[in-house]
Amino acid sequence: MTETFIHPQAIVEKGATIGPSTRVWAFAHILAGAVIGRDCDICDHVFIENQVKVGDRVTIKCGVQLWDGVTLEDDVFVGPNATFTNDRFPRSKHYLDPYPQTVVRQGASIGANATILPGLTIGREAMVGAGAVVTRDVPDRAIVAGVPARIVGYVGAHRRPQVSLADYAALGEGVYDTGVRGVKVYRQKEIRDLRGCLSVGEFASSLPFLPRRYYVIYGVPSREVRGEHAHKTLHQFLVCLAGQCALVVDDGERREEIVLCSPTVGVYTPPMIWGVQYKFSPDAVLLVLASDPYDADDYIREYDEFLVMLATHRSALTS
Ligand code: T46
Repeated sequence: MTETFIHPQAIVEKGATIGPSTRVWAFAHILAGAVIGRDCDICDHVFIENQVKVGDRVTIKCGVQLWDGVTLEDDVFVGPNATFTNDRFPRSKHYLDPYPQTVVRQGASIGANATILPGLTIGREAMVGAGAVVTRDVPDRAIVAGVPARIVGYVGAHRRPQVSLADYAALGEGVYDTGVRGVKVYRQKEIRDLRGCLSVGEFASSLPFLPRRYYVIYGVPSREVRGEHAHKTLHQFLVCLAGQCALVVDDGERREEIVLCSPTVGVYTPPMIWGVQYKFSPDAVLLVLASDPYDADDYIREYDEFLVMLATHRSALTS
């Protein structure tokens, strides 16, 4: 079907742009300046103001209002009664010019009854839980929930069940592949006796590179997320010496979450792996061994740029 469907009980003001195959259902009201793409579903009782852009294949469920300054990119889902806002300090008869821009990036979903504060960006393919109150930008592919919303996971980052402390002990000393390119889990040698425990790794023979730097991350409030970047050339080895934290490692195609909770276990990350560290316990101490001195230019901080660089890297390898 390529025709636009406007239910006879909907109001679409003259001048509004509605793409082909889009369906506007009963009691929806769309103002003149709104631009809506193709193959969208605008369900009952949706209200869309003038300075609103909606991409293609977007679903907006019943009872949602899109105020001036809201942009929904392609393939976004907005659940019933989700609430957008465009003024942090609203007063009757006071109008902002311009309104803060709220952007929901391609493929993201907003759960029923969630509230999005003004001027935020909800990242590509992110997932906002039902009833969450989003007060900060949401990174690409992050799953957020709660009030205020916190990151509780990453879309597609399947947790490796065998990486709990107990299971590592069961696996025994050795190097284990993950599903993510080049990322390996090292279960190091451990010596236990009446005086306590000692764990050891020897560079070159049992660790994958010779470190030229170390740094330690600790005192991280559990709601905080660190990393969110890749390195162009740096090799790293991460060991959680106390407490626990979770790593998300991502090679652009596959993503895994690894829980680090033992000083006997380290994770090796080669260059060009997107990394996130989060879910820190209050007592977590994360030691990182790095192959090179600190270089701010070695960081790739945008996931889109990371994917482009990976594609270039791959085509250079195959040509
Ligand atoms: C990584 C994850 C696991 C330095 O001056 N020297 C250093 O060696 C490092 C690592 C950081 N810094 C400065 C740079 C920033 O101003 O410390 C500040 C915080 O660093 P950043 O925001 O990069 O911290 P994280 O936790 O996001 O990332 C760090 C490492 O930078 C990164 O390489 O893979 O830990």
